[in-house]
Amino acid sequence: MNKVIFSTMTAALALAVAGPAIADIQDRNFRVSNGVNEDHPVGDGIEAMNECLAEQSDGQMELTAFWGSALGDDLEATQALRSGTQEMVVTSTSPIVAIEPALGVFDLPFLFANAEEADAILDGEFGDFMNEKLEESGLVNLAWWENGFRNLTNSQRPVERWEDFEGMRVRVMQNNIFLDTFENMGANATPMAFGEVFTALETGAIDAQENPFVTIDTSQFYEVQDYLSVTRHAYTPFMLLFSKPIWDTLSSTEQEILRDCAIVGRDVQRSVSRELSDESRAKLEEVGMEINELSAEEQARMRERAQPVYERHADSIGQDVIDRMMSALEEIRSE
Ligand code: TK8
Repeated sequence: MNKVIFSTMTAALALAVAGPAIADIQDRNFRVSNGVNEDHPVGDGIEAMNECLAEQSDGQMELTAFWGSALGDDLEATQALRSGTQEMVVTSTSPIVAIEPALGVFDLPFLFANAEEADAILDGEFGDFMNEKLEESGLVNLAWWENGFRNLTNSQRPVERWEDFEGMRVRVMQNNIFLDTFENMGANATPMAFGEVFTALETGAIDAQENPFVTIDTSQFYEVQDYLSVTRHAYTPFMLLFSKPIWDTLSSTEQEILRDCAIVGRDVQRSVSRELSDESRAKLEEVGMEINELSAEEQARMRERAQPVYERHADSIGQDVIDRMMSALEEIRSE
């Protein structure tokens, strides 16, 4: 055999063998943005995910987190993922309804009764069904993380009955279901990005906002809010989204490592979130917030009051999506 051809063949063979191994895992640094601060349990989740990535990629894969909407608000950041100019975001589902209307199902008031129900829905078939839809919109959801059950804070008065919402200027997340939920209670609802909320509360442009204990704590809303009503009116999950255009350039090994480590991060994130929730509540009380629970009777009245919201948004969310959610919940509740 001709020497030149032989050595070319050997070189090609060597490349074919070594090639995939070298390309399998590369030096990667993924930017992940979100609206909360680093001391939120999302910080613990990212840290746990980073440890997992370092271990599984031999120190080659890493996340760099940006806090407090530093890379733009949730919707902007998510659009950057779709266009392939940013890798990752941890975002609530609610602002992303603008991209995937089916996500609006999580905004329906009083949908989940407790965290166990939320976990079972999100980590089960329903969560997968939603992830498929997201992928069609250029978003790979690596895992469902937790923000928590949302409660109302305001600067005016304790909200004990839905009538207490009357005329209150409440900031809501940017979608029509949230807007309708609060207008329906008699409030004056204003959609606003999360990064603008603190200042709007501080200047008195709005009276109220709603978020879980931990977020109220770590975003220091207690500095500008006096009353907290334990309404638990929604559990809008966090998604750990990855840019589909960038995802498609990764090797399958890298993709697998990311998926595995997102789950490792999820478990840490959720457990810290649940531990911290009680601590945050105690701290909010300590620093002077007046906290009130709703009576069982009032909870039932609010629920009933909120019912028309389900019907009014069935078309935009998709009746099939709502039905699928309801039958999955029914199944969980009958277990
Ligand atoms: C953080 C947001 C926030 C959400 C909101 O990026 O907008 O009120 O609850 O925590 O996703």
